[in-house]
Amino acid sequence: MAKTITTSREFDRHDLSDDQLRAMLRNMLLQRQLDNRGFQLNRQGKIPFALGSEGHEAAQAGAAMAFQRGKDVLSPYYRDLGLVLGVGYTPLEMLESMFARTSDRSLGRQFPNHYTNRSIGVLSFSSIIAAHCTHAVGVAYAFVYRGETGRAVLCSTGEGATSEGEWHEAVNFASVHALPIVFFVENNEWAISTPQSQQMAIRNVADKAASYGIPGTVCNGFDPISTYAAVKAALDRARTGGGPSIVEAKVYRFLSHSTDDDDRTYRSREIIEERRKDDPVPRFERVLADAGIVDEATLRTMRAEVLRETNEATDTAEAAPLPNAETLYQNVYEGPYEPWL
Ligand SMILES: Cc1ncc(C[n+]2csc(CCOP(=O)(O)OP(=O)(O)O)c2C)c(N)n1
Repeated sequence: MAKTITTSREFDRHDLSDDQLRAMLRNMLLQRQLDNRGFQLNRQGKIPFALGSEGHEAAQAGAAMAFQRGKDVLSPYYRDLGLVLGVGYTPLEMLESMFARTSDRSLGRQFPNHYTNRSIGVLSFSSIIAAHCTHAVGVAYAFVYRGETGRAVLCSTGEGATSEGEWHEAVNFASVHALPIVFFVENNEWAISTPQSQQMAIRNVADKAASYGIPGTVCNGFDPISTYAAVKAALDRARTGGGPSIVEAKVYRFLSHSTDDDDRTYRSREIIEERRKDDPVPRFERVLADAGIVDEATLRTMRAEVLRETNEATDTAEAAPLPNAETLYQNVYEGPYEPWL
């Protein structure tokens, strides 16, 4: 059975400094602000599509804090705004992608929320659920093949993705070859309109680890510190030759799957309101305030800065030029083959 990491009622900071704790909170606030901006811009008719990650903030801020910049590689999925922000992706990059401008890393070609940035170790991915998991395993295999120790891959998905054959192939291959990779599963209980109960007959995705002879851990994804502790232990193990593992963060998706989804057709408003009582953002604000790590003035400044940063990124991205129609095939069917810019 999967090991469970819970957070005691009193504040346990693990080895995190005050600055790191504040950075996690800032990441969570920024993620929520940007999330909302995406939905606003879509409803204003300015961008075609946005995805919401509300409810995933704590899990992603915690996991990102365990990532070693310059060494590890992140293989994220589309709901990982906070995870990519936490490893160095910028709000401007996010907005440029949403607006599909020429300044975007994929030159406005990629679907929004399909993050990529080679310089910070964020692997590009497609919309095919779990397809990136085998790519992530390939990176982990390359680390071993080249004898590069002290590096690991963090590969994330939702729980629905763990029903895909490609996820199982990836975990199996990683297990057989004892690869340095952590499969991070953000279990928000829904895969668009399909509940977890229709995906699997078990409660914990992490229990799937037993079939591959690797460890599986469950953590409270509404608590960034609990998630940090679980992901850090798994990444440390991977970086030191201990092989792969699965970490499952229990979260909840507060918004619809995307701006194209109307979740009123499959779940009630009352359930969401009930789950919002555990909202990880105000929860972590309270934890840090009670511990004296932030005060009301710091929180006000943080929220104002995050809003300013989001507004500036929105204005800059919106003002950037759209790609010319003549460049439609550039880097798609013609030009130099540069798969991971
Ligand atoms: C192979 C494949 N099947 C179906 C889809 C359509 N699809 C896009 S997102 C999604 C839900 C995935 O759910 P989950 O893995 O739990 O992640 P979540 O979106 O809940 O974070 C589905 C079915 C797809 N993109 N690729």
